[in-house]
Amino acid sequence: MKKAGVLLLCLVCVLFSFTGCRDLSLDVEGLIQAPQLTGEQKDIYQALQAAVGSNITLKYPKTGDYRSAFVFWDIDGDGTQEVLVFYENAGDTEQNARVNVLACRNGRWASVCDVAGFGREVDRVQFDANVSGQGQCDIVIGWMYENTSSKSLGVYSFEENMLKTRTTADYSSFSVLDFDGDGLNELLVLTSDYSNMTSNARILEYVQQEGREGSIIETSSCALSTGITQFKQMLEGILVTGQKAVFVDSVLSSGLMTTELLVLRDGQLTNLLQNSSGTPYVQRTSDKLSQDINNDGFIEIPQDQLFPGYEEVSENERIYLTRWLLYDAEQTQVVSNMFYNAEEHYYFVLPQEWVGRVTVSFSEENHEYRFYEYSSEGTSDERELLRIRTYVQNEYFNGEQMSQYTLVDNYGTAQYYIMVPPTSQSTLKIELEQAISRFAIL
Ligand SMILES: [Ca+2]
Ligand SMILES: [Ca+2]
Ligand SMILES: [Ca+2]
Repeated sequence: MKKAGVLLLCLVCVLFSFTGCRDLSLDVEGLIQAPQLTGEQKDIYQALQAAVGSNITLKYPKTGDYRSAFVFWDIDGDGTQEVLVFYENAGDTEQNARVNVLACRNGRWASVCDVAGFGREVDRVQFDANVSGQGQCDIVIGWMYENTSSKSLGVYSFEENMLKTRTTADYSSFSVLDFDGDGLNELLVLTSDYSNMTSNARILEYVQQEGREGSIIETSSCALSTGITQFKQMLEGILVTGQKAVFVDSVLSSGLMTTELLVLRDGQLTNLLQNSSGTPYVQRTSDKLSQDINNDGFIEIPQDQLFPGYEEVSENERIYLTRWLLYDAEQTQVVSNMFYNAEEHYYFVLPQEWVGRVTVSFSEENHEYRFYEYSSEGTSDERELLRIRTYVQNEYFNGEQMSQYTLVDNYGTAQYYIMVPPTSQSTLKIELEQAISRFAIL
């Protein structure tokens, strides 16, 4: 066993050797069903069994920050943690999974409440959602069924020893954020109707109601592009104007990816990147996700552009330049042009004057990309501008051949070499130092 593993095991042993009630946020997945439980873990599991019986199967959230069947959180804000346990009654294929809340009172763990979920699996748990603003932290639990795309979330608050359901909603993907900046969070919920390929985004928020308790309701919605089959990422950011925005990256039925940009405009949820026909504004082939590619605090959206000369070749032989788009003043502008190699974990920022005038070829034999000033007559040594070669560990290294190359970086077992051909006659030629400064690891 590696040292780190031994240390971790020791740490686990030390933590579990205490008894009584403590704050504990250790992930116990895989440990809780072990026959030799000690201390607090055993107490909690026994308290659960005392409440719901021993014929149970634990359930583990599949996504999000909390992946254990036992999730610790101070859900009533009294300074000590409660634990949420997800489980199903074993052998009962009809019933949904359940969540049990256990609290430690007077040194003993005991079940406080038990609630049925909206699916047989747990997709995700989010605490501190602060949607209702009623002094409760609000918990959002996403429930799902195995092998289906339909998911349902519940927003819960813990009141008088009960998990009270504040609202429920079907979803494909959701995010919790303060979209309108009023101090209370909203839920931004994305749903897809796969039968007719339509998708939409909805805002669910807490609305005060005169004379009675407020409720969480839909206050705004907008359509997303047609043909979305999967949501890959919801990323919160700000526009150049300072306005809050959510970047939604998704996969289309064509296999292409798109990005949509959601903002609130006069209180109305608005999709800034959708053509009037419903077709996506941005489309790209690869699985690059929206991100702040130049670390300026604003998120950019990737879009593909073919390198010159690849127009007539088949899709799997094409090589694309990646343009990173920034949304500003009602339109997108290109902030960076890259040769973005996700597979090999690096990118190279193209000089502006290269765009449209430089193409790249891949040499499979050397695992090398070669950049040339483009000519319809093909590539030639006089017009070559740059080589980027990736070596992986245990690969034969030809020292003689590599004498003109410079090692610029490494990632895992890969080493990256750059060469600027000294004999290049191109007016687009750059110096080695400049080439190195444009290279970066992903
Ligand atoms: Ca508590
Ligand atoms: Ca808000
Ligand atoms: Ca940026």
